[in-house]
Amino acid sequence: MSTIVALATPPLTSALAIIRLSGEDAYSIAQKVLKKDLTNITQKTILFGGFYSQNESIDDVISLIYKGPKSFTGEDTIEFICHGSLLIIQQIISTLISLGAVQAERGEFSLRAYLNNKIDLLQAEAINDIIQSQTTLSKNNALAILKGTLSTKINIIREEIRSLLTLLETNIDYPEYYDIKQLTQKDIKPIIDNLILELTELISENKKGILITNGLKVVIIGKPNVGKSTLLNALIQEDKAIVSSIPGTTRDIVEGKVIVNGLLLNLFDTAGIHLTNDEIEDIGINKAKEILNKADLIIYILENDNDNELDYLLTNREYIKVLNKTDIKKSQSNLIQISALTKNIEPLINEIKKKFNLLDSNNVGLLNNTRHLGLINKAYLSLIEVKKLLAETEYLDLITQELNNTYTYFNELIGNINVDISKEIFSSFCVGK
Ligand SMILES: Nc1nc2c(ncn2[C@@H]2O[C@H](COP(=O)(O)OP(=O)(O)OP(=O)(O)O)[C@@H](O)[C@H]2O)c(=O)[nH]1
Ligand SMILES: [Mg+2]
Repeated sequence: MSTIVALATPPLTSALAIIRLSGEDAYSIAQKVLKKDLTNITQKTILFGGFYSQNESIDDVISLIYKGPKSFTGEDTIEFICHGSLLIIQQIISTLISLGAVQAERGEFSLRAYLNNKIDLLQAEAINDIIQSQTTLSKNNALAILKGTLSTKINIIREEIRSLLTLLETNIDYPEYYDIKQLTQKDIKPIIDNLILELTELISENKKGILITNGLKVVIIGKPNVGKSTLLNALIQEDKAIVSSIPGTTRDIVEGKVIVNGLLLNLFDTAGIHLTNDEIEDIGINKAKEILNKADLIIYILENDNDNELDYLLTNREYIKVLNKTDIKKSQSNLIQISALTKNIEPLINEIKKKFNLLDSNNVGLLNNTRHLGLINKAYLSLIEVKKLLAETEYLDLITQELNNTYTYFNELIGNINVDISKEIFSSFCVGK
């Protein structure tokens, strides 16, 4: 495999920059540029000295030397810490390339770590999540996955499936073998039921994990002029959306972000929903209804206590009804009451915290993306099929066949997938990671 090189820090002028080199020629290339003999270095070592392109000194660098397999990628790896000048970075990288290294693709260091069994796919994905995370909750979740919490959990279930498969296969192969327990439906059913239960828990946990990682999609709706845009501005503490006393001010969707209780809220302010002859306003209203379909939470701002015209949009949805402008109108109702104008929005924030309390210490190491969810769902459906077959047939081989599918989905979760799919997953990573 080629020896790869990439800048691991942003391509910006900065105090320091890190350039990574990994692969079978990493040592021999580094020896030339550092003008040092590295052959005897078998432990992690830090060296300080010049980096040379032929005889020209490019910079003084710190070199971190990792002898494979005790490195992130599992290969011989050198990390050069140089001064963060764009010129120096470019000179160092082009020198390494002239000596045989090739520019790494996105995520290629992680891909190699995965291919060399240093980490499984769940852990590799977690590295990207750590880098991308915007909240402490999502970072802590990803860190726990990187440490292997999730892999252990998945492997336990995978092992349960595998041992049941082994039992079934032995029964098929040696039906009368004297010391092998003859399996009956009664033996298998509780095991399958338990697996189904475990997968149901994984699915609900995944939903939480996705919320923690991607944040919550929160859509603010209401009739025109109720204060939706004022609320958005108050939540993000910025004057982003246009506010005016003229109904129908907002047409396009206005977005904002805020973190509440460690959870990222992706906020969407929408056009006031009502019947209108204004063509452009109507397009805005349709956009509002469209984004509403994808909302994790709807904040419905009411005009008054009895405002229920938009209730039809809330069926089967997670929502909070809020009465705004309580600085000028009094209400005896037990609705959540706020004043977006005077920034008295605490009651709404508290209600969001109550509804989505994910600060629990158990909420770390949760499955957290749609790839995971897709595979767990497939595994779940396949187990339901196993259960059905179990009730309908005595033929163990049919059951075994289906259970094999369940097992395959679990393998894919951890990383038993073909190279093209893994390349696709790693292509969303940063260069140098
Ligand atoms: N007194 C008072 N006025 C408010 C409050 N919130 C908003 N307003 C006023 O109500 C008017 C409408 O506010 P917007 O935030 O533009 O209302 P909107 O729901 O976004 O309106 P559209 O975009 O037209 O649908 C503005 O004059 C705001 O200053 C509040 O809490 N109290
Ligand atoms: Mg508005």
